[in-house]
Amino acid sequence: MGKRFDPGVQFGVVIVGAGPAGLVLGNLLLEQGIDCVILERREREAVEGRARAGFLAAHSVRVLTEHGLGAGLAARGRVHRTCLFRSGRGEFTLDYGQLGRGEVHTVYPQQELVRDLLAEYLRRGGEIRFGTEVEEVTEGRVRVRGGADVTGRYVAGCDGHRGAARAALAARGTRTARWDHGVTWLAVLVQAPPSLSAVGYALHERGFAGHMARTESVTRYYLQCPRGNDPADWSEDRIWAELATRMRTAEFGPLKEGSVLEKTVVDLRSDVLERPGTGRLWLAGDAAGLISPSAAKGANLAVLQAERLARALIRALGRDDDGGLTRYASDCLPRVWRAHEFSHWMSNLLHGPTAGDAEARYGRALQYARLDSLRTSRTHQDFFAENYTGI
Ligand code: RFL
Repeated sequence: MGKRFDPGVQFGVVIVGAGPAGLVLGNLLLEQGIDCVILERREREAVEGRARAGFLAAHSVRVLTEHGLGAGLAARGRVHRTCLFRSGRGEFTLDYGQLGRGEVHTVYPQQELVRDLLAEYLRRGGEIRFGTEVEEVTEGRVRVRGGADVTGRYVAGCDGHRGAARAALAARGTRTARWDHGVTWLAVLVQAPPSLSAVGYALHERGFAGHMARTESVTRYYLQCPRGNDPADWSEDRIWAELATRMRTAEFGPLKEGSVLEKTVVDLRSDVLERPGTGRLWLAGDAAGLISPSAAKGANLAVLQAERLARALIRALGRDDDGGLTRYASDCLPRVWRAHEFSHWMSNLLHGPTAGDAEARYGRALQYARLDSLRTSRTHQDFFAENYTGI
């Protein structure tokens, strides 16, 4: 059972942030009897309602299932094993479930996963404080806006890429490797069934368009747009017209339209902290590194890191041995960089130049050469499948 939230009480682990990383970590710590508290800036409704990711890699599903967190996704998640590419040169489907290691994705909206994780965390007796903003993080102590400090043997920063934990590490000299992909997406959630049985990637001179299933009645679409665009500039009519053009519906058939539930603009940026922690402060998920959504890796890296960090913290608190924490960085970073490399490759594949000069023509020809290689080379397809589903 969690300790009561009284000033002066020292927790085993103070977790900042109730996203996928913080909630997986909290559940795994409770499973081993480690007392912890989660401090979350937002209210419960906002945390449970935030639609973001949807594609869970096989590794994430295994981790969640092994730790008793997979009932919801087993019941309501949908297996996806194909993706489809459209361009001016036609369309092809990759059955990645038959390629590489034969792994598949489970499509399960992030907000449903967060709801499941939170319900299980509370069922296990976990302590959580919503509406509690952490202003400053130091080793073993966090300062809460308008409240008393909270202390723990360890602090786990799972507060996303703009959180206080990352700022604390940066202030201590931890360096960041950073990349701006120079691309912006309008991310749209619509009340309509998926139009394709697969993930759809459309390459077009006007910019990339993407189609991703979420549930039987909700679909996510992406439209590459100029940086600095305001979502308000994109009316429903404009969104559907642009999707129809880029997804070449005149050639391949109409999309199932519906009302727009949500539209946000996402600048595709990536970064990695060169060391995700030190001493009594350790980071997981977007706090430790942000990955552009082009290959749907973010939530999967969050689950991977939370699981590795949980193991290390259980060892540190249970056996007084912090060797696992030292290895946490060297254990995770190579996998994190593999995911970034693939995500960067996907970004180059999906986003060609939109101008019409000689350099643009060269860039577009490279984009088509890449796509052609993926369409025709079994070796390339196996490599794609391994990286697309792996983590
Ligand atoms: P989160 O989910 O951002 O959670 C951090 C939590 O910390 C809280 N917080 C604080 N609490 C207290 N004090 C503070 N000072 C705090 N500062 C922040 C926040 O309120 C929040 O609740 O981070 P986490 O747990 O690391 O999880 C990361 C994932 O959410 C993220 O990587 C994915 O959503 C990325 N992503 C995708 N990943 C996938 O694996 N597959 C996908 O299909 C996929 N699609 C996406 C995505 C991200 C997107 N956006 C919006 C960038 C699609 C989109 C559009």
